[in-house]
Amino acid sequence: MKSAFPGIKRIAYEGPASKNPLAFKHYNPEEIVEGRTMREHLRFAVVYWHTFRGTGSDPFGAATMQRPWDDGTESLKNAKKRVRVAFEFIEKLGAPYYCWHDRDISPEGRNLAESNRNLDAIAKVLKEEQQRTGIKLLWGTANLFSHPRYAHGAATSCNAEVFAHACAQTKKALEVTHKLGGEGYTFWGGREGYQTLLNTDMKREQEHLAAFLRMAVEYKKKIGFRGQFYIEPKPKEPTKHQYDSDSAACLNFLREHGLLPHFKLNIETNHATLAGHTMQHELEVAGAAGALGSIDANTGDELLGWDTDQFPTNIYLTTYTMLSVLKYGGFKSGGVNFDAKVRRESFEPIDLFYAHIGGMDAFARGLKIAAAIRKDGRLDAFVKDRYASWDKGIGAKVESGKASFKSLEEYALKKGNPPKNHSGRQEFLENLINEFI
Ligand code: XUL
Ligand code: CO
Repeated sequence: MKSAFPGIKRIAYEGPASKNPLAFKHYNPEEIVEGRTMREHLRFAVVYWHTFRGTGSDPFGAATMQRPWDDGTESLKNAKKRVRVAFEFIEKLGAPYYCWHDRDISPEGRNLAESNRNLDAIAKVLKEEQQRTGIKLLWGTANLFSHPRYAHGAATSCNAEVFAHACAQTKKALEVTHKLGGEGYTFWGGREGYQTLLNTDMKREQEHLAAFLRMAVEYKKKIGFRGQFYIEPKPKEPTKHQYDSDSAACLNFLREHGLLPHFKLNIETNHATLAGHTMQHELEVAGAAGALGSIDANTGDELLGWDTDQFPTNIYLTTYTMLSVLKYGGFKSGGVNFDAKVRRESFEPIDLFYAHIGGMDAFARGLKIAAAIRKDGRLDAFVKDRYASWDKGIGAKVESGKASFKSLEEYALKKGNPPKNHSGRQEFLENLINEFI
């Protein structure tokens, strides 16, 4: 097959002084940061859906993307060709991982059996390409939101027949993920929520969602799939409200249903901001619960209120993200997955390279800056010092469970004067961060 990206060679690290737009200025895969290579820290993944299936169409206009290798049909032949193109791209970019939904990689058939056969046929080609290139599957997932059958949801559908179909589709996607050596599997509840409460039995729907996830955990064990399960929070879009609305809601749901030991979270920036949070907030909520698994790296636009899935280029964003990731011990099974799409106006194939190179460099800078802030130690020392009253005396007593309202009343009465506080020094700390950016 002839090259889909002729004239583009493997993207190399050329350092910050390079003016070559097809080179990394900061992502040097072999460079050691905090004892690990950048490649090991960042574990970059390319998404199949936006990058190889995105057409650039929007509610106001038709497709714009120039993808000369793609004949635009849903044939198996086209799907197979696309796999070769995808691996040429990922290999040239030098990303070690990729991610897919079952229906991005292979066409939906006339019935489930045919869809499954299509998926097997494509999995065979994916496996060949994985072996040829050494590129690995970070996670797989089932698309339980595009087909009209999922209009009322999948695991939370009012229709038990649809629930059964969703379970069957997920079973197959899990098997294929396992066969391809996937390091994880993601559950994003695109339509697991409601448009109106007038027609919704929320309690019942949430119980069905738990039953679905319980069966997935059971089946994972049965087939010996050791990959990590992730829930990806998102508050809305396409539905008005999705049950996995943010990290805290997901953790609460998982705890309530005894599922927490089996899941971690896959946190996406644009989903965090749609929920009214920062990415850092979502990472900290997940991290504090020991459930920070992976990230879908992208960004929204401050002036647009929807999931624009832009490539991340903001160094503050990547710095704060990597500060949290490093704080919680770095990625184990997860990675930095670019769930991001080029703009409709960036329609040439080469734009896919510019977009990913920019995202990878932004994360490499975020990693290096975060590591420098940690090495400097002033930020950590400030936070530690801010809580110093808990390390001894009355604070230590409370933390060790040796205090009661009564003993604290005695203590406060004896002290008499109002407690003395110290400045939070937000501006001082913001200036400190800027020393490193
Ligand atoms: C949608 C989204 C999904 C998930 C996988 O907003 O982020 O693509 O990442 O289903
Ligand atoms: Co995502």
